[in-house]
Amino acid sequence: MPVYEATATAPVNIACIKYWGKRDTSLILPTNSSLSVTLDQDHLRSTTTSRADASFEKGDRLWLNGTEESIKEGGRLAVCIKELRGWRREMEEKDGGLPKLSSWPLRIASYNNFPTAAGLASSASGLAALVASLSQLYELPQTPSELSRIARQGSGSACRSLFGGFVAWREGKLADGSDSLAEEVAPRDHWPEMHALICVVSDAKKGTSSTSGMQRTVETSPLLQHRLKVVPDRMDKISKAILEKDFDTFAQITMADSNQFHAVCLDTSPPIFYLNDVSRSLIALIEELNRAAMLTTGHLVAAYTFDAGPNCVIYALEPTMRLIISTVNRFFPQEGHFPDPFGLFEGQSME
Ligand code: 2P0
Repeated sequence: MPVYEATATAPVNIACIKYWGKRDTSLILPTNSSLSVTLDQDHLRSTTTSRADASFEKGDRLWLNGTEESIKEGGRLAVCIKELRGWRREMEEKDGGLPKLSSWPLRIASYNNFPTAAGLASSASGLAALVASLSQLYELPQTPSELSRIARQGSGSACRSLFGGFVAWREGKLADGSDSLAEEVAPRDHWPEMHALICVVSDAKKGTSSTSGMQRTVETSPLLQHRLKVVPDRMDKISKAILEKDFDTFAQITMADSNQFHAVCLDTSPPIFYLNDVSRSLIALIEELNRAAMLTTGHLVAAYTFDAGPNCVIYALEPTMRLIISTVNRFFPQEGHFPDPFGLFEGQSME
């Protein structure tokens, strides 16, 4: 008997223009477009294996990092599975020779190789890997953009993790969400000098989930209405900056958008605090490095951005990243393991 099983992986993406707010909470339609960089490191990924088998007991089941999670009827996971199964069923109806995978129960196992729910976008890579693995299992012909419409309904930011490189999630205008999808702005190899440093300030689970936090923002923040007016221009300008490899504009917009996103969180009632004192010290450090760099070279050297948690992602061009890593390490000494991709600290004690 053939085994019908597929494994797919999807990486984390980090937004430069943040998604924060839904205009439709069940279809997951955003109040603004967003733009992210998909990280291509092996240590920030979700890997999902899906198997369909006629002999499985009735009902789909899913394990996350080895623990079974319920697939709530009508919930986000169930919606993604239902849509993809529906596409498979259409194929089976057209071609009677295909095995009837759509009517067989599924067993799905997903692993993250980084802390879940620590503000490191685990839902994005997790849902993207799930959609990619089911689409492989069902041998679906849909394009990544078409699949992104399904991933979006699992978790908004997941739609962006179906692409590598620089990715835009267009908010769309249609009420059914058919034009709210992700598309590539530029592939990874367009700007290989762009590097990201992840500073894990805390890997504890965050206090306010993105889903509930952003809804509270939509309901209570007057500042969000201003933000929605400025994001379209930022989307245009940062896309152009990426295409032209203009790091100064990329960095200015990335930092401004992170700061505005956190201002909108603070403008929410009751307010949402994602940054902590270490996050703010990292902002001050990068601002100071940039100020000095502007005086000496007329260019910026780094851009910080923070998601729904205190962890900092710093974008910089290689070889400037060497300076950033050594500076961060000097001001925030690490205990034990510290990533040293450039061999800057070889022979030095990390303790
Ligand atoms: C982003 N975040 O663009 C923004 C920045 C957090 C801050 O997308 O409710 O987990 O599942 O659609 O995708 C987090 O939101 O929320 C997020 P749901 P999601 O990356």
